[in-house]
Order: sequence, then structure tokens, then C-alpha cells
Amino acid sequence: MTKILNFIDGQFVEPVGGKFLDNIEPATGKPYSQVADSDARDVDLAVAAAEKAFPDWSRTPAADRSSLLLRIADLIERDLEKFARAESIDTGKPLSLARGLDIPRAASNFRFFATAILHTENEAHVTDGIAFNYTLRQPRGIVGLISPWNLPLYLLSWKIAPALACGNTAIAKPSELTPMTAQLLCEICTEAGLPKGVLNVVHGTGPNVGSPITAHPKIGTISFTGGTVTGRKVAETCGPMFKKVSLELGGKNPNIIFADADLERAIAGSVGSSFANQGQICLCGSRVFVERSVYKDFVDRFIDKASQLKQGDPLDDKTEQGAIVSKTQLDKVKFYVDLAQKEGGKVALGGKAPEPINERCRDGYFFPPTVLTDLPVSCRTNREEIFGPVVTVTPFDSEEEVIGYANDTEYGLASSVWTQNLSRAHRVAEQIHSGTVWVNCWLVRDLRVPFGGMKQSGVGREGGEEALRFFTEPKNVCIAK
Ligand code: TXE
Repeated sequence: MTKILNFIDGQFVEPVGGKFLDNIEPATGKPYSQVADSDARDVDLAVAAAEKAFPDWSRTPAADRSSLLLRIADLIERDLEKFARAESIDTGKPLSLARGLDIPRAASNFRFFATAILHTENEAHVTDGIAFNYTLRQPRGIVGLISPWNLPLYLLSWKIAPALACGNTAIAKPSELTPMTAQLLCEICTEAGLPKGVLNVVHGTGPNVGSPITAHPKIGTISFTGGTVTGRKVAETCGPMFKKVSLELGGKNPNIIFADADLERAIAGSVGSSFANQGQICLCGSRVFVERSVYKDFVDRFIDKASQLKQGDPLDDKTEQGAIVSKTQLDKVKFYVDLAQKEGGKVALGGKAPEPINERCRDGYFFPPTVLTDLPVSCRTNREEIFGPVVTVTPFDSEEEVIGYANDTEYGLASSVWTQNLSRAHRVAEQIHSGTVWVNCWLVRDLRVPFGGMKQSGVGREGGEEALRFFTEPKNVCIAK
């Protein structure tokens, strides 16, 4: 069975403790590889390598760092098919999604930050008659990058690319559930000629590897994407150590359809925002609100369209809905569908695990697109993050009412608004408490825009200039006249 090893100081190495975890293929429910079950000793080795690499890497001219990162982007694209297949097997996501979204986006992340660092500016402030100030933005040192299982390479590269582009060295920890494409990325980094120790990857569980990374005194910067409960633990560790932290956490995003929307477009968009990647995207719109005059029409057509999504073996090219990432996550989804019914909800679509899709997938973690109606806005199903192919649909009567519903959550990551009334779009966008508001679209991601959440969806922003600022330390140099 393939062994996924740590990548430290440019070498693939076994974990010091010699232990491995089974890596399960969600579509079959069976182990198909093993991943290093590392601990604090491996983190220490990675930190030593990153520390050694930092002086040279941080002084490498931006143009040279840029060339290297562009080469990594090219190599990811060259190996697109290999990466996409690996991501699909590891996560259960449809191969077509990995090929069309995850892997191209990983290449774009490298390309974007490789070129962004060629166009930076340093601010200057003239203090009248007294002094001249300029701002240096220097790399912060060794950074810790912790990422989740839903978009493994997409999210890991979203952190690695800006961190390295800015001249930092990194310790990355992919989710233990989906470590495979990080291994492939390390192979490519070697081929591209990335100096050893610049990127180190330590595999293992959150408590054994994630926690020592967040607690390590030599890692002063932590970029974390994952669940809100874990994010809180990361913040608790980093706070008293005064680390610079970015937390991209969960969501319970509203998707609002006004009667004046282009319904055809809103329905297609809502099927995507509800069920893409089996609903396992932090940006998915899991609470759908529909203006009462079009509620019935919308629900009927939405259900009709969602029921046509082809669930199947993730490796089948025609599959649109694959497997849920793990048994734990599948159980969580089932728990919430049961809870919804206890809370008075009706299952309008799905709700039960399907018959086996084929012999290979007999024991896989499948759950169909599920639509729940008739739930009170404030019930648990409507408040807690499910992170699966499950949405609730609720009618509303006025703009004011739906803004109240949208904001009645602990989370504030993203939202969608569907309307053809431009003034309404501006009004609603301004009042919704979320880091992103999409109008008549979903998941349109320009890499230059600030990305992140409000309230319990996180702290800080990633993307474009925000990322370059996060991974650098501003220093004011003041020269007297
Ligand atoms: O994520 P975790 P889990 C949500 C979703 C899901 C829930 C739990 O609702 O059901 O979170 O998922 C590492 N110190 N999201 O438990 O644990 C872990 O190894 C440092 C939303 O699978 O947050 C992994 O690499 N690190 C989300 C990463 O944190 C720790 C995506 C994320 O895993 C750690 C995933 C610790 N103490 C889940 N414990 C999104 N917003 O995209 C774990 N980790």
C-alpha cells in the first residue's frame, strides 16, 4: 500500500515514531494508502529545516521566487489528470469537479501569487519638514499552514503560494483525511527546484501535529482553515503567544431568492450552491430563503433540478454527486436529517442513504441531495453547520424580514442574493453580515478580492493584497530631514 510520508528538508521521510494511519477511500469505505501519523518530534524537525532555509529564501529576489512558483504552477497543470484522480479518490468528490475546479485552481493560486509579488509597492509618508517614512514589508519567518479535507490542494495551495511568495518558509499540515495531493505537490516542488526546507509538510492528526504547530514558539504565524470548534482551540493557543493568526472557519450561509429574480438562473445557481462537492464547501448556501409569492414554484423546480443530479462512483466521468468524505461526516449528516424531522421539518427530497451505486462503492459514504422544508428559522438544523448535501428552504414576506433571517446566525461567511432590482441588491448586500455577498451568482472567486468571514466564521482575510499583508511584517523606517 502506498505510504504518504512527511516532506522535511527536501526529503520524504518516515515519521520519527514510525506510525501510520489508514487513509480511507470514501467511495469504497476501504483503506487504500497509509499516511504518516506524526507527532511533535516531526514538527520539530520540520521547524529546524524551515529555520535553516529561511535566511536564503527570504533574501532570494522576488523575481527568482516568482519563477520557481510559476514552474510549480506549470507542473501542476502538466499533471492535471494525475492530481485530479488522486483528489477524487482521496475525498470522494467527482473526478470532473477535481479536474475542473480543484486542481486548476491550485495552479492558479501559485501563478497568482508568483506574479503578485512582482507588482508590489511600498508606501511612503512625508512628515512635513521633519522626516520621510517608508514601509518595508518583510517576510515573517516560519509560518504554519493548516488546512481541511473538503478542497485539499485548492486550500493548501491558497496558503502555501502567498506564504512562499512573500519569502517565508512553511510547515504545512494537510488534513489527515485527505493527504494525497500534498504528497504529489511535494514531488513537484522538488522537480521545480524549490530549495530544501522552504516547504515542509508534516502529516498526522490535529492533536498530534496541528496542535504542536500552533504551539511551537518558533512558528509566529498561523493560517488555519477548518471547523469553528477547532479554530477556537487554535486561537486559544495562539492568543497568549501573540501569534499572527488567520482563521477561516465554518458557515451557515443564506441564499436569498426574491420574487423579482430570474428564477431559472436562481434555481440553477441554488442547486450548485446547495450541493456542489456534496455540500462540503464552507461557502455553500445551506439556508435557502424564498419570497412567498414564488415559494411553491421555486421549491418544485429546485427539487426537480436537484433530483436530476447524477450520484455515482466519483471516478465515473458523468458523476455529479460523489461520496461524503468520511464515516464521521456521513453520520453527522444523518444526525441532522433526523434532528430536522424531530424539529418539525419535512423531507422534500432525499433524506436516506441510497442503494449501492455499484459493487465497488457498496460500502462507500453516500448520501443524496436533501431538501428540508417547514422548519422554524431558529431551530438547530437552521443554525448549526451540517457541511453536507442538506439544505433547508424557508419562505419570507419582506426584505426586512429576510435580512433578519439571514443575519440570525452565529456565522457570517458568505451569502447569495438573487434579484433583478439593482437598488435592492445594493441595499441587501450592505445589510448582510457576511464576508462575501454574491448577487445573482455563487462561487465566483476573483483571487484579488478579500476572502474570509465575520462573527464565528473567522478572523482576518485571505486573498490578493490581504494575503500579502498577512504573510509580511510592516516596518516603518523613519528618516529625519
Ligand atoms: O475539521 P477540523 P473536522 C467544519 C464542518 C465539519 C467540522 C469538523 O462542519 O463537520 O468542521 O470537521 C486540523 N490544532 N469544517 O473535524 O478538525 C485537522 O487535522 C490544530 C468546515 O474534520 O477543523 C485538519 O487539518 N489543528 C471547514 C484541520 O485542522 C487541528 C472545512 C481542519 O480540521 C486541531 C472542514 C488542533 N487542535 C470542516 N484539530 C471549512 N470552513 O472549510 C484538528 N486540526
